[in-house]
Amino acid sequence: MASSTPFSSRPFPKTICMFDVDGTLSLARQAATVEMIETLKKLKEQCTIAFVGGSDLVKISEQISVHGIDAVQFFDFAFAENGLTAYKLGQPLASESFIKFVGEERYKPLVNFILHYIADLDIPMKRGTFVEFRNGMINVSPIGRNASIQERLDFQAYDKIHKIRSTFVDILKEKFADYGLTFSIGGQISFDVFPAGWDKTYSLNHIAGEGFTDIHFFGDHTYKGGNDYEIYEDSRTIGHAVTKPEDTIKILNELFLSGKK
Ligand code: M1P
Repeated sequence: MASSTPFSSRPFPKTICMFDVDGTLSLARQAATVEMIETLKKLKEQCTIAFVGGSDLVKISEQISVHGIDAVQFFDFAFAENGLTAYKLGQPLASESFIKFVGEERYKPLVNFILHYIADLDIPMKRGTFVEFRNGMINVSPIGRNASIQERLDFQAYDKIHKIRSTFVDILKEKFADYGLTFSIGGQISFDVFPAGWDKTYSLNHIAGEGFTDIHFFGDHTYKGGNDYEIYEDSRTIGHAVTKPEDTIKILNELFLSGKK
């Protein structure tokens, strides 16, 4: 059970800080540092805090349920899969699902096409789990989600030159134009596929009735096409672009933890 000071009793009662995970709270697919967790503990004494990651909860937990905290219990709001898996004070909130939206009959041709396309791709390395089926999206990876950290970095560098993911996305956008889907390249080896509008702004629906006037969002993929873009640009949020977790800590210190707002 999550226990914490009520939002309204914190020094910034109408402020919430929302954080992307990869590249913002921790390096991609790696654990957050002690310094980050300590900073978040101090921040939580000042205002409400939330994470809003594109990944599923299992992966996010591997990265930020560390150094003695359980992320779902510790963060006031926990949003995985852009908020399609959501918790408030450790308790689950209702959400929609990708498969309900798309329907089995329309999903089959989509996933079949994706798997055929990947099978025909000539890239230096393939591992396993090319499509990961999640509650709010599917995640598609040409190299496969079982890639090691080094293999991820190698693929990322290869993809920068050969545009494997963006070419794939362009083809899917054209072929499945009538599906109402968004294709978002947010990480190193994959892209997410979800119904239009189910980007990270979806998580804002869960906090809409909470009376927050200052919604700070921190993310590293804030450019057009990045998976933080929509929420970063949204008129309801105050966006902070970072390039690494140290930037996040620096901004938090300046805004909330050094006596300055
Ligand atoms: O959080 C950003 C992305 O992280 C992972 O991407 P990748 O494995 O390509 O680095 C995925 O979990 C993806 O869904 C998520 O958007």
